[in-house]
Amino acid sequence: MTYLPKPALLRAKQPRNAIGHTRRDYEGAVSTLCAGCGHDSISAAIVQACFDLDIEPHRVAKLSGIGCSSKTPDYFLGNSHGFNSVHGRMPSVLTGAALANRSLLYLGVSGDGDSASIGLGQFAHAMRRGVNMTYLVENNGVYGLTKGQFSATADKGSANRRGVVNADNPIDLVALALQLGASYVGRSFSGDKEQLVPLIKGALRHRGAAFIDIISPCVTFNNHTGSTRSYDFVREHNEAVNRIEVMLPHAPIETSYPPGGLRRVVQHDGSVLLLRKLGVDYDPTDRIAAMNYLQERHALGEIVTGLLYVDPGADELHAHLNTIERPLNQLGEAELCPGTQALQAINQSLR
Ligand SMILES: Cc1ncc(C[n+]2csc(CCOP(=O)(O)OP(=O)(O)O)c2C)c(N)n1
Ligand code: SF4
Repeated sequence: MTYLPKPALLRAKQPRNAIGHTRRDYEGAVSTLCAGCGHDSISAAIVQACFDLDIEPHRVAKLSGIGCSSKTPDYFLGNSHGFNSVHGRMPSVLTGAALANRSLLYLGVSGDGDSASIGLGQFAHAMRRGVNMTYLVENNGVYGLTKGQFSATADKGSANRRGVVNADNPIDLVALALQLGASYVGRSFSGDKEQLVPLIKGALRHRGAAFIDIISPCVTFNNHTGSTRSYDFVREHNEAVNRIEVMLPHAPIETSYPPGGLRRVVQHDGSVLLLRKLGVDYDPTDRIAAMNYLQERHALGEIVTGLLYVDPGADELHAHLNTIERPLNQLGEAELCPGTQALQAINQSLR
């Protein structure tokens, strides 16, 4: 992977967050993606979200698979832990890391090829197990890195840049995440920073499997007429159901929204999601209604975006497995080895 370090800039006058960091402290190497690629906007949104939430970069573990999207963790959070895994295998590597050390904040970055094709099984099990993570799919409808073949999320009837029409039905990762039990589900657009940054912030403060499908146009292979993942198409068909703001616990609630249209959702850590409905009467705490609404609107050719579902009281894999709080590498021999008698008793119980 090409690595271009960013030149050091004078930081004295840059704004700092509550823990004294500038935005630059959340950036990574200079991107080598095509100019205009939606993925770079998503990296910028992640930087902004982590800056706004006063996250210590060394408390984040960012993991990815293979693809242009999966290269992006190199371009943000340069001071965090990172693991660029095998194509489609990010969820299982992340699950293992999270089980070994729950003190970090886990951020999984993937592509539609990575998650909806070779990694579909991995995606499904991370969602149904409630792995405590923020899982972002940078969805451009193609395999960008391998020269623009249709991915499994490409809409039936959409055309590639040579005019070849996709005959296969698409996989909707949002619909799957809802069906499989993800407890925070959103969809957004790389070109809508106002919507995307708060959605990522809400996901990072969520306990449980948080999934965001982010439409992210590939300017090189999928930004033409006939594509349903081009900048123009998404702007014309984007139907946002709500806008959210994320307030940290104990922060004064300052918002420019009229009070009547607001709904407050308090997450397990005390952070507050302030939801403003847009037009439709949409309830993001009703999983079944969300699934129906998305199917209906998709049939009409609309791309529904916003916070689509949240269960603020959800728990996660560690609670299901009753695991120890401390990272495994901090346990001593006495805690790791129960002793011969206990092992014999376990073996006996399995005979
Ligand atoms: C096991 C394996 N199979 C196939 C590939 C080839 N390959 C690399 S990236 C990729 C698809 C990437 O598409 P996507 O996840 O949508 O990311 P994008 O490049 O579009 O951001 C494929 C098929 C691979 N690297 N490893
Ligand atoms: S090929 Fe497409 S997805 Fe890959 S960097 Fe270029 S624009 Fe982005």
